[in-house]
Amino acid sequence: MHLLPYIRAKLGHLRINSDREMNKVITLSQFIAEEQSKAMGAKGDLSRLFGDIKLAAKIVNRDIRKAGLVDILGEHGTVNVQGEDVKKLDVIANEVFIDALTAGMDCCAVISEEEEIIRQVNNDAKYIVAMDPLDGSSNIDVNAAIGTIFSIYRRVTPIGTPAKLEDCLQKGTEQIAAGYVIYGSSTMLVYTTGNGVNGFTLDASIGDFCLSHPDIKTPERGTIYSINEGNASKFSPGLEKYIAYCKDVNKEENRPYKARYIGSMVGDFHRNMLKGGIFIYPATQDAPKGKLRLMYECNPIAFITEQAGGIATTGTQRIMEVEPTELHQRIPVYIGSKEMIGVLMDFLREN
Ligand code: AHM
Ligand code: MG
Repeated sequence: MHLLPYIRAKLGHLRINSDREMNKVITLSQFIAEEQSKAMGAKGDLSRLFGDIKLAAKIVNRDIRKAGLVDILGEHGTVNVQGEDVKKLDVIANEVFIDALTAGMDCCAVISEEEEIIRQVNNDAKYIVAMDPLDGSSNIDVNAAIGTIFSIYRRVTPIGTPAKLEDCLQKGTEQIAAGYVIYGSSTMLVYTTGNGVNGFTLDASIGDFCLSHPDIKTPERGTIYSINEGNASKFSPGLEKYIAYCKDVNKEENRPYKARYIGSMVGDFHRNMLKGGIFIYPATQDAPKGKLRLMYECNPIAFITEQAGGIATTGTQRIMEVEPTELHQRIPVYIGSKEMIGVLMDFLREN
């Protein structure tokens, strides 16, 4: 991949010595600092917040990589061979992120899948972090890709006071940054601040995330559909017909499409974003609001999708425009390549 022209354009004045060009890496910290230095009025606190998230991601990555070795797999509340309480990795990940955000001082409050209510952190900070510390946790025990998803908002109430619900329940359009870490065959951090999507791979030898996937754009049309088809009997008629369409043979349109579903949103989304595809977690008869959570699963992924050139909708509304009403609100999601979402919408409208 030829990164240098992109890096030169993106990082302007960061001079790259031609003799050393081949060895030059751009770390996540350098990239964010450079991006922020161009932002009007940036004081460096968002860069610091990213530093805290990056540190937590590295710790969680370390814990995941040795999971089978140190007996930290399994259900929260069970006891390991030494008679110690075993914590589930998603509980550990939550603590790691909150500790890093607390030490960093730039986060005033956290909304987390693991926390029932708002977790107050530092009244004097201006950022709210919404996160799913370890998404796809049913995959932990079987070594499939899992992830951390996060979203950053600026508080709306005065600094110096505890964060309130109105700080935490902002629409996705108010996100100032969003990203995810995927713990897969390698560990990557992918993020956006509304200026495109960039991916950084953790280089274990230097212990840092390095720019590996600059300016990610998702293909306008793809050939992958990702949905839990075990729920097919509960799909709406429109969705049922769309899935049948995905399986139809049509050589010109590259159908049948490929069915791919890990059951880990980050893993399924990451693959589809890079290759082109559609990810669906619909409303069903017994779960009319869907399964996935607006604040820390859907909004961040929707922001990244749009920045990569895709579409993220509930089927009736742009995800980022959904008015949040509760911290753990669920919504149906249809996310992916523009053309595929367009065809799906036709099926949903007609049926
Ligand atoms: P989790 O936050 O409890 O891990 O659940 C969210 C996960 C998503 O990562 C994934 O897309 C979905 O649940 C899979 O659900 P299902 O097993 O119903 O297909
Ligand atoms: Mg989750």
